[in-house]
Amino acid sequence: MAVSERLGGLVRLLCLWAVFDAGNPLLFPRESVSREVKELSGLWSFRADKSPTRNQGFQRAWYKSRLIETGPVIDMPVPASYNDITQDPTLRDFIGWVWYEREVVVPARWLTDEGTRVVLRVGSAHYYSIVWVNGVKVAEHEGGHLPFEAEIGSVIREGPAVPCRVTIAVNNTLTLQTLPPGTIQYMSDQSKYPEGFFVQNIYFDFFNYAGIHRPVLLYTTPKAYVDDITVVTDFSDNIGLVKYKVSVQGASTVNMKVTLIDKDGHCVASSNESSGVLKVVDVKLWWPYLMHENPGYLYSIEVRLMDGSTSEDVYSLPVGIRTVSVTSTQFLINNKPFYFHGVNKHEDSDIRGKGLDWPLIVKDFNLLKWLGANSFRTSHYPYAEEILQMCDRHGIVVIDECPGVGIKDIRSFGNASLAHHLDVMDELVSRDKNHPSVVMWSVANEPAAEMRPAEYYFKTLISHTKALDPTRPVTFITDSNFARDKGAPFVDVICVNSYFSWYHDPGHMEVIPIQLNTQFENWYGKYQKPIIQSEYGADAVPGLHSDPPVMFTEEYQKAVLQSYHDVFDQKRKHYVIGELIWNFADFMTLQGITRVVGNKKGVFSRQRQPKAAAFILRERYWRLANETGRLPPWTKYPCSL
Ligand code: BDP
Repeated sequence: MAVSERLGGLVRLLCLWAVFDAGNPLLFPRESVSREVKELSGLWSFRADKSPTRNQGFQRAWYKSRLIETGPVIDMPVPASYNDITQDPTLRDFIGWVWYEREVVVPARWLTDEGTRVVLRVGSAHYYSIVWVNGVKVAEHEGGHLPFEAEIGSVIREGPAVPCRVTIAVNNTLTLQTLPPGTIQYMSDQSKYPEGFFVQNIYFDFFNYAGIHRPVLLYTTPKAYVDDITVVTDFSDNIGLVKYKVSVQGASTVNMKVTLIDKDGHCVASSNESSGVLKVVDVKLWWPYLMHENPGYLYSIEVRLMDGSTSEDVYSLPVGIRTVSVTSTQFLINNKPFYFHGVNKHEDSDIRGKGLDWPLIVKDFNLLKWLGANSFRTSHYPYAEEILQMCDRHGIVVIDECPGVGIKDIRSFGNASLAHHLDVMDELVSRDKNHPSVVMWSVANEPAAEMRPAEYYFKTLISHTKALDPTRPVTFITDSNFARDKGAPFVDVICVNSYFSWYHDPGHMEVIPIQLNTQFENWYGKYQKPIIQSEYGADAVPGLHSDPPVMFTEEYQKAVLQSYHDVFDQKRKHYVIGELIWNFADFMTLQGITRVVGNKKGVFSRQRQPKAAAFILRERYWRLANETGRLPPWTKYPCSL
């Protein structure tokens, strides 16, 4: 390898020094010799505040005593959405504050050892949350889908109640300034509506599930602790480069040992500095699923802090070494063209709603692999970190989307909305920056980008995101209406959704080749940027059949997909770099005249059974994968996984 090439990689990395500094760092809680984790999953006490103003809980200070002492409570599982747990339709459609409470026995050692930090962490709650411990407010957080935490050591040591009481109030109301936005509409005509009647209007197509959706836990660290780690990777020939930066809290000077360890447990590089570049000889790169015989290879970087006393902190972070770049016609991973053949998903299932559920997660990954999908987009919000960790390990490539969905009202383009959107991007990038599977940020889905303030809004949002993370491309998802291209000048990759022969010209599949061709030529012609078909599809009610095909049957869904695929096959020779089906599985929506118990555009049912379209897609995706010619024979379709 030429010396200049090696230096090239190093210089590229050193130029990234100032990145990733925004956002409140929240390392995923991991056990280590210095850190303990106590999960609070299971049954919590629960009450929805059904008072007319939804404010009784605050007026009567429900957080000050046990919830059962201020009124009736029911059992509520955490994590889970609360909407589908009971038989009560008013709870399913509830808008306002709900109250959760759980008592926890904290190990005595955590209380007596002043050198231990105790942190309470909520993986996500929808959407506005306030947290009390033993009646003392410890945290307040705006927005769902992202974690927040509070150090509670001083509170639990102050009056060591046994057990200690955690109360979380969560409000799912959406306003013009929240993400996603929504409006509350009161109907005061009492000849038509009951007294106090109001509805939550939303501008997105999934059920507004609410509650505590991801695990709540307590974890400990020593007083001096690893607060954040940022890793950026590159390689040159067979040398991998891992640029890292560790931030430490709780001590002004510490000794540090940073070690990079391979999958077999061997140390491959180390350093005593809090930042630097680790070099890995004979590097094993992180490759996507179906692009390499050994996808998802992960090293781990272990940071060990010694502050001079006996206590030390140890934190290990998985690291995949890979690069991402974009040309005017290609998406490159490790300098090789990558074609996205994947899906859009939702965090959605029967009973649990958006609650994290391991059986569902593992089933979905098995289905993705069966399908031959190499990627997905986290439509329309950040998914659980546990899911991204699976993607890292299995080599599933991710387009990571923030909850900027349904920005349709001009008042949602104001300064307050933009400021919140920027904060959410800070939190998202800070949470997900170290995942090798995450290759692109998506800042919004189908906003009304034809509106005048949209240009400033998206220019600011996209440039902010690029400044946060110069190592990944940024996109925003547009619908096929070419007038909505105001964000396009600023993005790296154009992502277009279209539903020809469905929302337009319903029943006329013969328009697909013409309209899809026009769509691609327009966007590429004007912007000369690579294009992903980020959504396409048709509803199919499982088991509904008709030949010749008609809308809502499995045959129609199948035929729509095939017509799109013909055009993709022409355009992927030039500038189309991916296709993501809408949707992986059927999912729940608001009730409405276009939805028969939810959106049925899944190629799997909501219970994860394949429709006819799944087999079409499976054949195609394995064929596309085999075209790379890099798969060993045993992984070729058809195969048993
Ligand atoms: C797209 C939206 C997606 C919807 C889909 C549909 O991005 O959220 O679910 O339409 O209508 O435009 O099925």
